[in-house]
Amino acid sequence: MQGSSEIIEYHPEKRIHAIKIDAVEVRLIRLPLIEPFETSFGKIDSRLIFLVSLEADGLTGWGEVVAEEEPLYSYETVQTALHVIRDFLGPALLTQSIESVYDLAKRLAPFRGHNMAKAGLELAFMDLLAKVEGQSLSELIGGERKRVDVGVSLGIQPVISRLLERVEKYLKLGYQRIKLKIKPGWDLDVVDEVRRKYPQILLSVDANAAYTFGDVDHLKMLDDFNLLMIEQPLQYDDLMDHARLQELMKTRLCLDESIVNHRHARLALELDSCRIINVKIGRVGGYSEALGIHNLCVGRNVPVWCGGMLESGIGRAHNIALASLKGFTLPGDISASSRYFERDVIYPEVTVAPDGTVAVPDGVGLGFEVDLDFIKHLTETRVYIA
Ligand code: OSB
Ligand code: MG
Repeated sequence: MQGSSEIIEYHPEKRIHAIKIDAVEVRLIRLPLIEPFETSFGKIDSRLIFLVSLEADGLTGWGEVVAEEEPLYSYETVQTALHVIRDFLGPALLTQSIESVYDLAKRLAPFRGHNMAKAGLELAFMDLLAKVEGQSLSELIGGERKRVDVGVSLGIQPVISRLLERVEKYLKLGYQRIKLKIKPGWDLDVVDEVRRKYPQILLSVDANAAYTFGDVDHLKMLDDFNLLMIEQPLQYDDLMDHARLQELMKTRLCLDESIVNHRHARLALELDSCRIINVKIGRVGGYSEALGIHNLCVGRNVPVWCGGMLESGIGRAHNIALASLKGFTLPGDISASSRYFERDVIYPEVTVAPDGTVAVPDGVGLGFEVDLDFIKHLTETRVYIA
């Protein structure tokens, strides 16, 4: 046994290691994007990547907080997450040993909201736990797939011809599903052109909440394009209007922003607000909730897929592990490192095979080496809580 300070009886047939966290470390690093990424709420050309690590008995577990710099996709930002981790969440992990990810979630639950900040800590804890247990992350959570199916999310482009080039490029690389970002003024014509050129591909759209129920007649025209799904057409916190819209459309709606935890997932399915769920570990507050949403959806035969937040390799490694669960039956937004960055923070970098799959690593923990020298070299802000 490596790296744990005590053993406790947790479950009759399973001994788990209680982990005494020695320190929480945060590092902010900026990674330029290979090309700008534009959605209905704005355009970015670099990612301020928020890495968090937990230390226990000489082992280090790595996680990533997916919050962005501006509160557009979510109210959380890099700075709110830094504040909340430094002043509340980090110190709460140092008080007593942690027995499981559910124990950790319980410890953080009194602090409301801030799911992305909480998720970063859960991710780091799970990597640490996997290392203590000598398992891969996928094994630790009961993943069943050795390879996961992946697609690509293509941002809004200055002109349609550039989008068509991107679609062609990623199809050639093997990506199994193309997702187009849409907004009013960049929707029907664009989808029509792509669909006309590629009648057979798995094609979906993501509005990032750019419409309201008042646009129902316009949105209904998307039914003509045999889309795999329409992701988050309406407001970020809505479930009711999505249910009204779903009733009027034949294309399946998928919710992203509106599902912030397992309870909201239940409510959305009860209301028929969506027929597919995009699971992002960050948005829902970590593995504990993500696993719960996955199990709920498996029980109801609702497909789920793993969303992305332009993560570095560390967040992406967690996404790959999550997507190895059996309910993740649709291609995830898990692209190769080279789709985002010149150089990633892990090695080997994530690659997509010509059949549009990514291998689920079987090494211990993340299954990738963290490039600490590169991370240290890029660190703009470091916070150490011990
Ligand atoms: O809505 O899924 C989204 C990126 C940042 C914020 C929100 C979203 C996205 C993506 C990119 O679509 C997915 C990825 O490739 O990581
Ligand atoms: Mg989305």
